[in-house]
Amino acid sequence: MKKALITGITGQDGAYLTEFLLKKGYQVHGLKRRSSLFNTDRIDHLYEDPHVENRHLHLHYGDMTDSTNLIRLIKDIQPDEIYNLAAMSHVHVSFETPEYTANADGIGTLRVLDAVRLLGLEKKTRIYQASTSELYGKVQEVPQSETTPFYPRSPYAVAKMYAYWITVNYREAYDMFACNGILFNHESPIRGETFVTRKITRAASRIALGLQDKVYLGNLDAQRDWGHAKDYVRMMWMILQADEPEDWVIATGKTTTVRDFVRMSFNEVGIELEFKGTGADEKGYVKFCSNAEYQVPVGKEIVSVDPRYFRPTEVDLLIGDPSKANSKLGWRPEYDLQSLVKDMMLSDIKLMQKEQHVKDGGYRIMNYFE
Ligand code: NDP
Ligand code: GDR
Repeated sequence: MKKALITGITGQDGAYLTEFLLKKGYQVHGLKRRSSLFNTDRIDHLYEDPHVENRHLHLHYGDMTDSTNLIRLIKDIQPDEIYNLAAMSHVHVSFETPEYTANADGIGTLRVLDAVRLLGLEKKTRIYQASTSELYGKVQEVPQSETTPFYPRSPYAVAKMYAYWITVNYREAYDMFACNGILFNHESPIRGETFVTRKITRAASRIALGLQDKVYLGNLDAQRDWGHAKDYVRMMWMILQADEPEDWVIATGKTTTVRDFVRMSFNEVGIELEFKGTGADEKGYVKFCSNAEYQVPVGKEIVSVDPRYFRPTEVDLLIGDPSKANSKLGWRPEYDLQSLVKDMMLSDIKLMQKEQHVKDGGYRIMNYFE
């Protein structure tokens, strides 16, 4: 039985990857942080009682900022594959916490690579590094491929740039099977609530159900190449099964503005939007509401721009060229943007209907995810 260690197992990708690897028959070990509340919601359905023998899923406390912890875990587990997904992954937040982001996302990657080397596991353990399209930052060329130069535009992207190159360096210096997946944005019903897609699908569901009046967003002109996380974790595994260690772009090859993602999400609940104004003064109004179930009046302002969500430096346009992954590994995404939006909206409507019952029961609901 192959053993995998996943850092960041409690995150969006960690949860889908765990499910994927368990189905493949792996024994999965996950690094989770200690927190004052339970933080394993996304993997609770995969949880196995620690008293059961021959379990397939094992969770260990740890942190990317703690080398001795990482060395001890890797020594004990002796993994065949490590998926280094743990990171402070929010671009906007990284401007507030740049030093921590550099430590966890940049040096954290070095800690994993060096633990493998120190333990003499270079020939046994294959390593996947969660690299990102944020490396491309300021547009140099489109579409962006494995050969496009990097120009990071946030502390997050700069930290990930260090992680990218230290992975390449350890591969070349110590002959390790260490690879970067340069993944473009990927989303899902379990996407973190403060990333723009989930913020929008949650808000569209809540507005339709009368739980929220409007949603405040930042830059509606930003363009992203959005795929489904389920398709992308499959590719992480494929990267480590390849004959040679290489770096790979994973993307859909299509790009969409945040504004159009908003339109598509509201369309799923029968609400057509009209945008007026530009920049910080832009607003979205209900033009038409075709679903009698949802009583959102025509003309109501339900989207506003709030400059607090603008970033000090923005990444305007991302569109990836996945042709290397398509041709060499045969990877093709199963979801397109329309089916991704549908999947997220169906899930959030169900979730918000539960919230509505709570509200109808006389309880107060807070929306912490503005
Ligand atoms: P999430 O933010 O959903 O998950 C991040 C995970 O990292 C969580 O499990 C989190 O733990 C953990 N983590 C954060 N800091 C530490 C730390 N110091 N020590 C240990 N664990 C830590 O991210 P995603 O699942 O979306 O992304 C996975 C990886 O892929 C990240 O590295 C991200 O930067 C990268 N990436 C993501 C893309 C995307 O579109 N989703 C695109 C390209 C790259 P906790 O639950 O306790 O917070
Ligand atoms: P991103 O994702 O920065 O691309 O990083 P995010 O969803 O946060 O932003 C995408 C774009 O939307 C614009 N935007 C807003 N963003 C947020 N979060 N909230 C808003 O209200 C809002 N309004 C507009 C942003 O300015 C941006 O242009 C994600 C993360 O998963 C990274 O970890 C990963 O590396 C990259 O994707 C690829």
